[in-house]
Amino acid sequence: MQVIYSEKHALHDPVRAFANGMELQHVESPARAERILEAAETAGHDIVSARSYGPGVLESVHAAELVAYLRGAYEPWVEAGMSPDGVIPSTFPRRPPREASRAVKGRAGRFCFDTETPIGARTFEAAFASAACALTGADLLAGGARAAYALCRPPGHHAGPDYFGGYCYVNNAALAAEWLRTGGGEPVRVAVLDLDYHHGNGTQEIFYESGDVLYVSVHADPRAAYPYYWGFADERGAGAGEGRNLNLLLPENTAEDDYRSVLGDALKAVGEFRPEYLVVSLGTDTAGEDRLGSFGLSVESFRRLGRRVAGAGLPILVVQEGGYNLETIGPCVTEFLAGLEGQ
Ligand code: Q9C
Ligand code: ZN
Repeated sequence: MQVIYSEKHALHDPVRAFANGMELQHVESPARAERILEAAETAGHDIVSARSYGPGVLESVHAAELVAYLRGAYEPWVEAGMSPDGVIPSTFPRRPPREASRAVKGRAGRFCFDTETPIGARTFEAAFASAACALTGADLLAGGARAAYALCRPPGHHAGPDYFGGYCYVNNAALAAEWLRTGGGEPVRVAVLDLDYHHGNGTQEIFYESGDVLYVSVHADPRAAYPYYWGFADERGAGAGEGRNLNLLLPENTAEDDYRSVLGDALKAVGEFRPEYLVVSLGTDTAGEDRLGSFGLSVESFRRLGRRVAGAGLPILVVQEGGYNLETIGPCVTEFLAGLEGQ
Protein backbone atom coordinates (compact mmCIF):
# COMPACT_ATOMS: atom_id res chain seq x y z
CA MET A 1 0.00 0.00 0.00
CA GLN A 2 1.14 3.56 -0.58
CA VAL A 3 2.20 5.21 2.67
CA ILE A 4 2.35 8.99 2.35
CA TYR A 5 5.00 10.65 4.49
CA SER A 6 6.65 14.04 4.96
CA GLU A 7 9.79 14.47 7.04
CA LYS A 8 8.57 17.98 7.89
CA HIS A 9 6.59 16.50 10.79
CA ALA A 10 9.83 16.72 12.80
CA LEU A 11 9.72 20.54 12.62
CA HIS A 12 7.04 20.23 15.32
CA ASP A 13 8.51 18.92 18.56
CA PRO A 14 6.41 20.25 21.44
CA VAL A 15 8.39 20.61 24.64
CA ARG A 16 5.69 20.56 27.29
CA ALA A 17 2.00 20.53 28.04
CA PHE A 18 0.14 21.71 31.10
CA ALA A 19 -2.29 19.05 32.30
CA ASN A 20 -3.41 17.53 35.58
CA GLY A 21 -2.23 20.71 37.29
CA MET A 22 1.30 19.88 36.24
CA GLU A 23 3.87 20.65 33.64
CA LEU A 24 4.30 17.46 31.61
CA GLN A 25 6.68 16.34 28.93
CA HIS A 26 4.74 16.31 25.65
CA VAL A 27 3.78 12.84 24.36
CA GLU A 28 3.01 13.84 20.75
CA SER A 29 6.64 13.47 19.69
CA PRO A 30 8.44 13.07 16.34
CA ALA A 31 9.38 9.53 17.43
CA ARG A 32 5.75 8.51 16.87
CA ALA A 33 5.98 9.10 13.13
CA GLU A 34 9.49 7.63 12.96
CA ARG A 35 8.27 4.39 14.54
CA ILE A 36 5.35 4.14 12.15
CA LEU A 37 7.65 4.81 9.19
CA GLU A 38 10.09 2.09 10.31
CA ALA A 39 7.28 -0.44 10.70
CA ALA A 40 5.82 0.48 7.31
CA GLU A 41 9.22 0.06 5.63
CA THR A 42 9.75 -3.29 7.33
CA ALA A 43 6.30 -4.44 6.21
CA GLY A 44 7.29 -3.61 2.62
CA HIS A 45 4.93 -0.72 2.00
CA ASP A 46 5.61 1.82 -0.69
CA ILE A 47 6.71 5.08 0.99
CA VAL A 48 5.76 8.11 -1.11
CA SER A 49 6.24 11.84 -0.50
CA ALA A 50 3.40 14.24 0.06
CA ARG A 51 2.55 16.47 -2.91
CA SER A 52 2.46 20.29 -2.62
CA TYR A 53 -0.74 22.23 -2.10
CA GLY A 54 -1.43 25.94 -1.97
CA PRO A 55 -1.97 27.30 1.55
CA GLY A 56 -5.53 28.31 0.63
CA VAL A 57 -6.58 24.65 0.76
CA LEU A 58 -6.75 24.83 4.56
CA GLU A 59 -9.62 27.28 4.24
CA SER A 60 -11.79 24.60 2.64
CA VAL A 61 -12.63 23.45 6.19
CA HIS A 62 -11.14 26.14 8.48
CA ALA A 63 -11.79 29.84 9.07
CA ALA A 64 -9.19 32.09 7.44
CA GLU A 65 -8.67 33.75 10.86
CA LEU A 66 -7.62 30.43 12.40
CA VAL A 67 -5.15 29.67 9.62
CA ALA A 68 -3.64 33.18 9.82
CA TYR A 69 -3.33 32.84 13.59
CA LEU A 70 -1.58 29.46 13.38
CA ARG A 71 0.83 30.86 10.81
CA GLY A 72 1.74 34.01 12.72
CA ALA A 73 1.28 33.26 16.42
CA TYR A 74 4.83 32.34 17.37
CA GLU A 75 6.90 35.44 16.60
CA PRO A 76 4.87 38.04 18.52
CA TRP A 77 4.67 35.61 21.45
CA VAL A 78 8.44 35.38 21.69
CA GLU A 79 8.89 39.12 21.04
CA ALA A 80 6.57 39.78 23.99
CA GLY A 81 8.96 37.85 26.22
CA MET A 82 7.04 34.58 26.53
CA SER A 83 8.62 31.14 26.35
CA PRO A 84 10.40 30.40 23.06
CA ASP A 85 9.34 26.77 23.55
CA GLY A 86 5.92 27.64 22.21
CA VAL A 87 2.62 29.48 22.54
CA ILE A 88 0.42 28.03 25.29
CA PRO A 89 -2.59 30.08 26.38
CA SER A 90 -3.80 30.35 29.93
CA THR A 91 -6.95 32.48 29.50
CA PHE A 92 -9.87 31.42 27.30
CA PRO A 93 -12.97 33.33 26.16
CA ARG A 94 -16.27 31.89 27.43
CA ARG A 95 -18.10 33.61 24.58
CA PRO A 96 -16.97 34.88 21.15
CA PRO A 97 -14.76 37.92 21.77
CA ARG A 98 -16.22 41.12 20.33
CA GLU A 99 -12.84 42.22 18.97
CA ALA A 100 -9.36 40.78 18.59
CA SER A 101 -7.27 41.31 21.71
CA ARG A 102 -4.34 43.71 21.53
CA ALA A 103 -2.54 41.50 24.06
CA VAL A 104 -0.46 38.57 22.86
CA LYS A 105 -1.77 36.51 25.78
CA GLY A 106 -5.31 37.52 24.90
CA ARG A 107 -4.91 36.36 21.32
CA ALA A 108 -3.36 33.06 22.45
CA GLY A 109 -6.64 31.81 23.96
CA ARG A 110 -8.88 32.87 21.08
CA PHE A 111 -8.56 29.78 18.87
CA CYS A 112 -6.98 27.20 21.15
CA PHE A 113 -9.16 25.27 23.62
CA ASP A 114 -6.55 23.70 25.90
CA THR A 115 -3.07 24.03 27.41
CA GLU A 116 -1.62 20.96 25.66
CA THR A 117 -1.27 22.16 22.06
CA PRO A 118 1.76 24.48 21.86
CA ILE A 119 2.66 26.43 18.74
CA GLY A 120 6.41 26.33 18.18
CA ALA A 121 8.52 28.22 15.66
CA ARG A 122 7.76 25.77 12.83
CA THR A 123 4.57 24.08 14.01
CA PHE A 124 2.54 25.56 11.19
CA GLU A 125 4.88 24.14 8.55
CA ALA A 126 4.62 20.70 10.12
CA ALA A 127 0.83 20.89 10.41
CA PHE A 128 0.56 22.00 6.78
CA ALA A 129 2.80 19.11 5.68
CA SER A 130 0.65 16.73 7.71
CA ALA A 131 -2.43 18.04 5.88
CA ALA A 132 -0.57 17.60 2.58
CA CYS A 133 -0.07 13.90 3.41
CA ALA A 134 -3.82 13.45 3.85
CA LEU A 135 -4.61 15.44 0.70
CA THR A 136 -2.13 13.36 -1.30
CA GLY A 137 -3.94 10.26 -0.08
CA ALA A 138 -7.23 11.77 -1.22
CA ASP A 139 -5.69 12.43 -4.63
CA LEU A 140 -4.52 8.81 -4.86
CA LEU A 141 -8.05 7.57 -4.13
CA ALA A 142 -9.56 10.03 -6.60
CA GLY A 143 -7.08 8.63 -9.14
CA GLY A 144 -8.39 5.11 -8.59
CA ALA A 145 -6.31 3.66 -5.72
CA ARG A 146 -8.34 1.25 -3.57
CA ALA A 147 -6.51 2.21 -0.38
CA ALA A 148 -3.81 4.53 0.93
CA TYR A 149 -2.34 5.44 4.31
CA ALA A 150 -1.46 9.04 5.24
CA LEU A 151 1.21 9.07 7.95
CA CYS A 152 -0.01 12.34 9.40
CA ARG A 153 1.73 14.06 12.28
CA PRO A 154 0.66 16.23 14.05
CA PRO A 155 -2.80 14.65 14.22
CA GLY A 156 -5.96 16.54 13.24
CA HIS A 157 -9.34 15.31 14.43
CA HIS A 158 -9.67 17.69 17.42
CA ALA A 159 -9.22 20.78 15.17
CA GLY A 160 -12.59 22.33 14.29
CA PRO A 161 -13.88 25.01 11.91
CA ASP A 162 -12.33 27.86 13.93
CA TYR A 163 -10.47 26.25 16.80
CA PHE A 164 -7.66 23.83 17.58
CA GLY A 165 -6.49 21.72 20.52
CA GLY A 166 -5.89 18.12 21.59
CA TYR A 167 -2.42 18.09 19.93
CA CYS A 168 -4.17 18.97 16.61
CA TYR A 169 -3.79 22.18 14.55
CA VAL A 170 -5.54 21.54 11.24
CA ASN A 171 -7.95 18.71 10.52
CA ASN A 172 -6.19 16.35 8.12
CA ALA A 173 -9.05 13.84 7.81
CA ALA A 174 -11.63 16.59 7.23
CA LEU A 175 -9.44 18.21 4.57
CA ALA A 176 -9.13 14.86 2.78
CA ALA A 177 -12.86 14.18 3.05
CA GLU A 178 -13.71 17.62 1.70
CA TRP A 179 -11.18 17.19 -1.13
CA LEU A 180 -12.78 13.86 -2.05
CA ARG A 181 -16.28 15.33 -1.77
CA THR A 182 -15.67 18.15 -4.22
CA GLY A 183 -12.66 16.91 -6.23
CA GLY A 184 -14.48 15.36 -9.16
CA GLY A 185 -16.85 18.21 -10.11
CA GLU A 186 -20.29 17.13 -8.85
CA PRO A 187 -20.11 16.66 -5.05
CA VAL A 188 -20.14 13.04 -3.90
CA ARG A 189 -20.89 11.41 -0.54
CA VAL A 190 -17.96 10.64 1.75
CA ALA A 191 -17.99 8.80 5.09
CA VAL A 192 -15.49 9.43 7.88
CA LEU A 193 -15.03 6.59 10.37
CA ASP A 194 -13.11 7.74 13.44
CA LEU A 195 -11.42 4.94 15.40
CA ASP A 196 -9.21 7.02 17.69
CA TYR A 197 -9.78 6.44 21.43
CA HIS A 198 -10.97 10.05 21.68
CA HIS A 199 -13.99 11.58 20.00
CA GLY A 200 -13.06 13.65 16.93
CA ASN A 201 -14.91 16.78 17.95
CA GLY A 202 -13.30 18.84 15.20
CA THR A 203 -14.33 16.53 12.37
CA GLN A 204 -17.84 16.28 13.84
CA GLU A 205 -18.24 20.05 13.93
CA ILE A 206 -16.78 20.65 10.46
CA PHE A 207 -19.39 18.36 8.86
CA TYR A 208 -22.22 18.75 11.39
CA GLU A 209 -24.58 20.39 8.91
CA SER A 210 -23.33 18.60 5.81
CA GLY A 211 -25.61 16.18 4.00
CA ASP A 212 -22.70 14.82 1.93
CA VAL A 213 -20.37 13.75 4.73
CA LEU A 214 -21.30 11.12 7.30
CA TYR A 215 -19.23 11.20 10.49
CA VAL A 216 -19.23 8.01 12.57
CA SER A 217 -17.03 7.73 15.65
CA VAL A 218 -16.30 4.86 18.03
CA HIS A 219 -14.75 6.33 21.18
CA ALA A 220 -14.53 6.37 24.94
CA ASP A 221 -17.58 7.80 26.68
CA PRO A 222 -16.92 11.55 27.08
CA ARG A 223 -18.47 11.44 30.56
CA ALA A 224 -15.16 9.82 31.50
CA ALA A 225 -12.74 10.70 28.72
CA TYR A 226 -11.27 13.60 26.76
CA PRO A 227 -12.57 15.75 25.00
CA TYR A 228 -15.29 15.74 27.74
CA TYR A 229 -17.63 18.28 26.13
CA TRP A 230 -18.32 16.57 22.80
CA GLY A 231 -19.03 13.06 21.59
CA PHE A 232 -22.40 12.23 23.17
CA ALA A 233 -24.92 9.94 21.51
CA ASP A 234 -27.54 12.67 21.06
CA GLU A 235 -25.23 14.73 18.80
CA ARG A 236 -26.82 13.56 15.54
CA GLY A 237 -26.14 16.38 13.07
CA ALA A 238 -28.28 19.35 12.06
CA GLY A 239 -29.97 20.83 8.99
CA ALA A 240 -28.96 18.90 5.86
CA GLY A 241 -26.66 16.89 8.15
CA GLU A 242 -29.46 15.73 10.43
CA GLY A 243 -28.91 12.03 11.17
CA ARG A 244 -25.47 12.13 9.52
CA ASN A 245 -23.42 12.24 12.71
CA LEU A 246 -23.21 9.06 14.75
CA ASN A 247 -21.38 8.79 18.07
CA LEU A 248 -20.93 5.26 19.37
CA LEU A 249 -19.71 5.35 22.95
CA LEU A 250 -17.79 2.65 24.75
CA PRO A 251 -17.13 2.41 28.48
CA GLU A 252 -13.67 2.59 29.90
CA ASN A 253 -11.64 -0.64 29.72
CA THR A 254 -13.51 -1.99 26.68
CA ALA A 255 -11.85 -5.10 25.19
CA GLU A 256 -11.74 -6.37 21.60
CA ASP A 257 -15.03 -8.29 21.46
CA ASP A 258 -17.17 -5.34 22.52
CA TYR A 259 -15.11 -2.99 20.37
CA ARG A 260 -15.67 -5.13 17.28
CA SER A 261 -19.36 -5.41 17.90
CA VAL A 262 -19.70 -1.61 17.95
CA LEU A 263 -17.40 -1.34 14.91
CA GLY A 264 -19.96 -3.56 13.16
CA ASP A 265 -22.69 -1.01 13.98
CA ALA A 266 -20.47 1.79 12.67
CA LEU A 267 -19.80 -0.03 9.39
CA LYS A 268 -23.51 -0.78 8.98
CA ALA A 269 -24.21 2.98 9.16
CA VAL A 270 -21.43 3.63 6.64
CA GLY A 271 -22.90 1.05 4.25
CA GLU A 272 -26.43 2.46 4.51
CA PHE A 273 -25.09 5.93 3.62
CA ARG A 274 -23.74 4.55 0.30
CA PRO A 275 -20.65 6.81 0.10
CA GLU A 276 -18.13 6.87 -2.74
CA TYR A 277 -15.17 7.01 -0.36
CA LEU A 278 -14.31 6.12 3.23
CA VAL A 279 -11.80 8.11 5.28
CA VAL A 280 -10.67 6.31 8.44
CA SER A 281 -9.23 8.39 11.28
CA LEU A 282 -7.01 5.77 12.90
CA GLY A 283 -5.75 6.27 16.44
CA THR A 284 -3.81 3.49 18.10
CA ASP A 285 -4.52 4.96 21.52
CA THR A 286 -7.16 2.20 21.73
CA ALA A 287 -4.30 -0.27 22.32
CA GLY A 288 -4.05 -1.79 25.79
CA GLU A 289 -0.57 -0.44 26.32
CA ASP A 290 -1.43 3.16 25.46
CA ARG A 291 -1.02 5.63 28.31
CA LEU A 292 -3.79 7.94 27.13
CA GLY A 293 -6.45 5.27 26.61
CA SER A 294 -8.06 2.56 28.72
CA PHE A 295 -9.22 0.09 26.05
CA GLY A 296 -7.74 -3.36 25.74
CA LEU A 297 -6.95 -3.87 22.05
CA SER A 298 -3.85 -5.92 21.26
CA VAL A 299 -1.51 -5.43 18.32
CA GLU A 300 -3.20 -8.44 16.67
CA SER A 301 -6.63 -6.87 17.20
CA PHE A 302 -5.72 -4.18 14.69
CA ARG A 303 -5.44 -6.72 11.86
CA ARG A 304 -8.95 -7.97 12.60
CA LEU A 305 -10.22 -4.37 12.68
CA GLY A 306 -8.57 -3.72 9.31
CA ARG A 307 -10.27 -6.79 7.82
CA ARG A 308 -13.64 -5.64 9.10
CA VAL A 309 -13.17 -2.16 7.65
CA ALA A 310 -12.06 -3.61 4.30
CA GLY A 311 -15.42 -5.39 4.24
CA ALA A 312 -17.05 -2.01 3.52
CA GLY A 313 -15.88 -2.59 -0.05
CA LEU A 314 -15.04 1.10 -0.56
CA PRO A 315 -11.90 3.00 -1.55
CA ILE A 316 -10.33 3.71 1.85
CA LEU A 317 -7.96 6.44 2.97
CA VAL A 318 -6.49 5.83 6.42
CA VAL A 319 -5.35 8.99 8.19
CA GLN A 320 -3.16 8.74 11.30
CA GLU A 321 -4.52 10.40 14.45
CA GLY A 322 -3.36 9.55 18.00
CA GLY A 323 -1.45 6.66 19.57
CA TYR A 324 1.29 7.27 22.12
CA ASN A 325 2.94 3.97 22.96
CA LEU A 326 6.19 4.05 21.00
CA GLU A 327 6.65 0.28 21.20
CA THR A 328 3.26 -0.63 19.72
CA ILE A 329 2.30 2.30 17.47
CA GLY A 330 4.19 0.95 14.44
CA PRO A 331 2.94 -2.65 14.65
CA CYS A 332 -0.63 -1.52 15.38
CA VAL A 333 -0.63 0.54 12.17
CA THR A 334 0.97 -2.13 9.98
CA GLU A 335 -1.38 -4.80 11.35
CA PHE A 336 -4.35 -2.59 10.50
CA LEU A 337 -3.01 -2.07 6.97
CA ALA A 338 -2.40 -5.82 6.55
CA GLY A 339 -6.01 -6.47 7.55
CA LEU A 340 -7.18 -3.82 5.09
CA GLU A 341 -5.26 -5.61 2.35
CA GLY A 342 -7.11 -8.81 3.24
CA GLN A 343 -4.16 -10.55 4.91
N1 Q9C B 1 -2.46 14.06 30.74
C1 Q9C B 1 -5.24 12.73 20.14
O1 Q9C B 1 -5.24 11.55 20.44
N2 Q9C B 1 -5.35 15.19 27.11
N3 Q9C B 1 -5.29 13.72 21.06
C2 Q9C B 1 -4.51 14.18 27.64
C3 Q9C B 1 -2.91 13.70 29.44
C4 Q9C B 1 -5.29 15.46 25.69
C5 Q9C B 1 -5.36 13.42 22.47
C6 Q9C B 1 -4.23 14.33 29.11
C7 Q9C B 1 -5.52 14.28 24.80
C8 Q9C B 1 -5.46 14.63 23.33
C9 Q9C B 1 -5.16 13.13 18.71
ZN1 ZN C 1 -6.71 10.10 20.61
